Amino acid sequence: MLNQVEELASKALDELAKVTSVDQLEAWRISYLGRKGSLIQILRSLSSVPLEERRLVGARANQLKTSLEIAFDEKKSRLEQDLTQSLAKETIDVTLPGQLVPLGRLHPTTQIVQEICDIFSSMGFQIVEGPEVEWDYYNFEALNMPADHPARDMFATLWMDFETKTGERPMLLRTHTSPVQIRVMEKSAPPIRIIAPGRVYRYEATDATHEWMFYQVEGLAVDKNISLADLKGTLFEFARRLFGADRKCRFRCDYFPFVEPGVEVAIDCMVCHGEGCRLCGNTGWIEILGAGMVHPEVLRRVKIDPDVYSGFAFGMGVERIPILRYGIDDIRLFYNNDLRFLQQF
Ligand code: FA5
Repeated sequence: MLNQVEELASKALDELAKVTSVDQLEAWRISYLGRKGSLIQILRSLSSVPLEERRLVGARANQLKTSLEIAFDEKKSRLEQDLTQSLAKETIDVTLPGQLVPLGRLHPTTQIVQEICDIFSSMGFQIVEGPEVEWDYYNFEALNMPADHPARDMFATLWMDFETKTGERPMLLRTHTSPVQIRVMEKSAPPIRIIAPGRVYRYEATDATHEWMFYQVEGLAVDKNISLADLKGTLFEFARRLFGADRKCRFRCDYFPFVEPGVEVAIDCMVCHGEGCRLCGNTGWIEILGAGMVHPEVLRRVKIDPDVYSGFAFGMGVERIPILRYGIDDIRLFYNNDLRFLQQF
């Protein structure tokens, strides 16, 4: 019988060690120390045991009862202490200052693209997009620049590895947003009034005003009786709304194979106010866009009759606008991802 008491002692202590909650502890107490518990059963059955053994077993059982009661009390106070501590951890002190959640913001280029889109939308232009990986056909050929045309040199091109069976590489990263003009005119009949924002890529050395990846916004209007005066009026109004009424705009002749006549539009440099500085290359002006009347050949290729319809198109460099507006002296700051710069917008 003494063995039975020892077995009970080790079983009870093993189980107590595994108890992790107040409920489990109560179940343990009922099972070992309760009125119908294992230990009481042993004490009750002592009457049938010979006197000598009864003394021995009785003393050991009483000793076990006391030590189980002590172990129970200790476990109980430890569990209560754990509970109080975990409750204390969960308590919220509403008087503590809140944690600042860092707020993101739109990249300055995205902000300007949205602003440009808003201005042209209010003039009735629709916003469309085109692919950045483009076919030679849309980037050059359909824009009046057949293979080997010297004007292709104006656009230092990044070609894709993809080769046709005859060894040609007709895919490229678009060098301007002008291919979107062709894609739109192929699909829709005049009247057309669209702008197309997006990234463009050029294989050229970077400097304060040139990046190898930058944004352009293309504009195209095709209808009956569209003239150069409509182009000038639209671009003047745009510059006035974006830069304020006192900004100066300069129109000069320029050459692009897909327009005739072609113009280049520049705005007076905001950093030096026309005096000449590093940003404007000492000219006092910063060119922001190329434009012109859509070439009759381009219209013919997309099956729009140039004797009935005419149109104007323009393509502007987006980054040059915040450069002018905020007097930023280097375009490369836009894509260095330095938060000290980006967080200022
Ligand atoms: C063109 O890309 C023509 N597609 C524009 C055009 C459209 C002309 C429709 C006529 C009709 P250009 O290469 O000049 O033109 O680029 C247009 C504008 O993009 C420039 O005025 C300039 O603001 C910007 N730009 C050109 N190269 C860079 C560069 N490397 N980094 C940043 N901006 C640039």
